[in-house]
Amino acid sequence: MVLRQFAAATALRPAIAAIAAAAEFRHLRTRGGLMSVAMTNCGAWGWHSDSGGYRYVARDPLTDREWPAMPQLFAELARTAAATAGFGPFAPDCCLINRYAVGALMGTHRDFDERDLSQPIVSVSIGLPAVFCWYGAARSGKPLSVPLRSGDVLVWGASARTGFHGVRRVAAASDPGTEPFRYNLTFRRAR
Ligand code: MD3
Ligand code: FE
Repeated sequence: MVLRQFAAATALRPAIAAIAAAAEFRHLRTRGGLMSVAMTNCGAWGWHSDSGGYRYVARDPLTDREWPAMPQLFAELARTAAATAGFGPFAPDCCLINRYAVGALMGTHRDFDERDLSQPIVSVSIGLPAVFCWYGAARSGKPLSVPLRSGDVLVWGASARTGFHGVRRVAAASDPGTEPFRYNLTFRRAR
């Protein structure tokens, strides 16, 4: 479900800055090489990938400290978005924060490392717009393109929970005064 302009994106920015001050954005390594998207996390669990594969970790491997706590504002946003989309109580224990500079993209993949795939995923777009690509059950074919703007929220669950998806290369803003990044908050119940 797409919830257009569900989030007050500007209000989320100070919390992102505070999280990044404690757990800096970094480009993780996957089997395909370094990701163009920079990532950090908050909450009890953080998504991490290195030469050993990808997994959820309770401590930031860069600092060996726990991930910053999930701000109340984040948890509340994820909870109300899931409820609005018709899901039961949603208490995410992981918020992966993706930062896309101009030119960054996320290749086609699926998310299925979480313990309970009946739990939805909530994603919140902030900053530069992007085009989300939805493939569904098969990686091939022509994807559905969904343009996402700052403040848009997506809720994924049921049969869509394990579908293939990606994000096209982020384009530069037409207005040079804006911050040159797109952020995406991805809320999950990892464990
Ligand atoms: C559909 N992030 O972090 S958010 C990811 O915009 C990821 O940064 C993208 O895909 C981004 O894994 C897309 C939307 C999203 C997130 C997880 C999903 C869509 C999903 C899981 C299953 C199906
Ligand atoms: Fe994903």
